[in-house]
Amino acid sequence: MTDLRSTVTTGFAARFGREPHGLWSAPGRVNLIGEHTDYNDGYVFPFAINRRTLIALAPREDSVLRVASSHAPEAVEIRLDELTPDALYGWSAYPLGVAWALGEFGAPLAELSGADIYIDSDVPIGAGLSSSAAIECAVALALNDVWQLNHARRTLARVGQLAENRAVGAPTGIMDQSASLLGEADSGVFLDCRTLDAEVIPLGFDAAGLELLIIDTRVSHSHATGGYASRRASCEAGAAAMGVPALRDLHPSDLPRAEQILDEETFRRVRHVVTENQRVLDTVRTLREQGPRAIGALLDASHASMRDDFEISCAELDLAVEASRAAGALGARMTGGGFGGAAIALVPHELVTAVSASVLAAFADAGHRTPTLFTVRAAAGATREL
Ligand code: GAF
Repeated sequence: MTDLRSTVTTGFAARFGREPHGLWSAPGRVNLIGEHTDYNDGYVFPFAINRRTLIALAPREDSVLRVASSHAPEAVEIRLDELTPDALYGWSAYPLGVAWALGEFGAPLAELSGADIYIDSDVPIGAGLSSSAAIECAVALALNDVWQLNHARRTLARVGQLAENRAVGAPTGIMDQSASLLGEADSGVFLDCRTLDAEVIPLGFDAAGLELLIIDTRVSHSHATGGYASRRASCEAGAAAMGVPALRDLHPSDLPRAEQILDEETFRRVRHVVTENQRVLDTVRTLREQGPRAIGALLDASHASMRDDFEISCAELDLAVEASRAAGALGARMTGGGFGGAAIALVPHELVTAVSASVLAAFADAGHRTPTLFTVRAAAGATREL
């Protein structure tokens, strides 16, 4: 963190020729369980991770917003009164989209002063660990402070989601921004995506001698195109055919009726969401009653459901899960939106090296690109750093 604080400060000074007035940060996230349930008004159980995006910011006298990053040092600039989703493109749509979205939530953009913003991050991009939500939440928190908007964190999560939906064009739910803003060290965020009630629940991985291993397959994915939107559309069609506002309103006991009413593919999509919601509730209960060593089977079942019913896995993710399980992981699943990105494996501390070696060997045998493996810890949510 100290390193990122200094690189973001240096990067800001090099780009804008002055010192920043403050630093803010927001973490990426891992979803422990509850996939594609958020936009179905269901339950999720993600946690914020110890990989963060930092932003350095200084207000300006005029109404111009300028953003630059360590990946794209040329600044992109726009006047606040020109912000519309259509005017935004590329990576800058994430930070500038947040400024636009704050306007949609009542910020008087035409009357506010602009800012220079520089972004640096150690959240891996494209790994399914929500590098995009980390940018959105850091920018939302910073502008909320400097523009004195006094929004609650739940509202800032909706601001980030709106930016992603409209400025970036990805029809995503509320999970990632909620995890990034509400996370706490060593804890998961159990979120009801209908009410946005959130409960922070200790994970107890350390005390149980467990590590959470990330296996980044390096298979790239995008939620602004294709599969994510089509899964969401299937869920909405399934809910409408079943006569409920959202799939959250179906219980596992409704599945026999769903099988009679729905076509075969829509039924499997619905079955994933309905059983996944139940698995989130079961995971939270199991964690509380028996501790984290007992949740492995639920992680495995979640992966099988995504592979077979929701069909969002891929050969590399399946192999990551199978190889880590065979080498001693207590449970494993793909995490995030799917079609690439990362798998997670819950691994006893003393087996991390062996599991990692087995996964690497299995990928080499299969002729897949070498995955990137590292462990993460549950960390604090977005904050002002300086
Ligand atoms: C992506 C989305 F951004 C989330 O809202 C969620 O739907 C997730 O995929 C799947 O659970 O991360």
